Amino acid sequence: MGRAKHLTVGSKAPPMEKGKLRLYSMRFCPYAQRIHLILDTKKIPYDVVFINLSRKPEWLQEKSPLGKVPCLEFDNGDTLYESLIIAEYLDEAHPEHRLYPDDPLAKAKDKLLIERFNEVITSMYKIYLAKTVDRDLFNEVLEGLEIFDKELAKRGTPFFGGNQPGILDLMIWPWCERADVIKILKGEQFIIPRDRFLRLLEWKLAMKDDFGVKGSYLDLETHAKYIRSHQAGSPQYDLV
Ligand SMILES: N[C@@H](CCC(=O)N[C@@H](CS)C(=O)NCC(=O)O)C(=O)O
Repeated sequence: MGRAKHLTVGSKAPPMEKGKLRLYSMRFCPYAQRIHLILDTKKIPYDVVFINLSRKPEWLQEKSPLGKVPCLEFDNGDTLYESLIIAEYLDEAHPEHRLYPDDPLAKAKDKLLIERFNEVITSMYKIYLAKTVDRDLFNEVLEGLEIFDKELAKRGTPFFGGNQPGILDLMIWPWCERADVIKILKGEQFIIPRDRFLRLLEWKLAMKDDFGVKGSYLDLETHAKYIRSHQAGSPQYDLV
């Protein structure tokens, strides 16, 4: 994924390399990680420019009108933003190793589940930001995750995508990688119960081992350090 520093106010946008894609990212942004996962899984060459999101370079807005990462840039100056739009574009433009199902109904169902995962994301953020954790909020996360544990059982395959990670695996992975941070930040009582999430926990082990996932993977302690710095009001983007 690279170890360059996050660019900030007053920096210049590095020149683009002919024929190469560029991803504007932030090392701890789960939405940007979605795109690293796709590019790494498909082995598409790209360079990464990390952005300090507290003190954004002036030129970011031109490339990413909402001022957010991820943003994908082409060597002709075109850009795309919004993780799910970029994901679908990359899968269509680089059809070798397809990530979305070919069958329209299966594709629509994966998209529905990606949409439903937003509920898990919202509850997780509320927990990270809360001073004290409300047990009901933790239960909300568990109920959200249960939908995915049951879906794995229904599909009867190690990954949502079958025998290898597909689009649903990759789009929900960044938050699953971070899920256990809750117990580091808030205490051991917030452990995801093994017996209730057997399939999802096995899936997590298989995902951690996957080539495309390894490129952007960070351990829980590193995630926890970043989240603490964010909570304290000065995010340490250059921790890694
Ligand atoms: N809906 C966007 C969300 C992206 C997003 O929220 N990125 C955050 C970092 S994790 C960001 O760039 N925040 C900067 C800001 O909102 O000013 C996507 O799916 O790409």
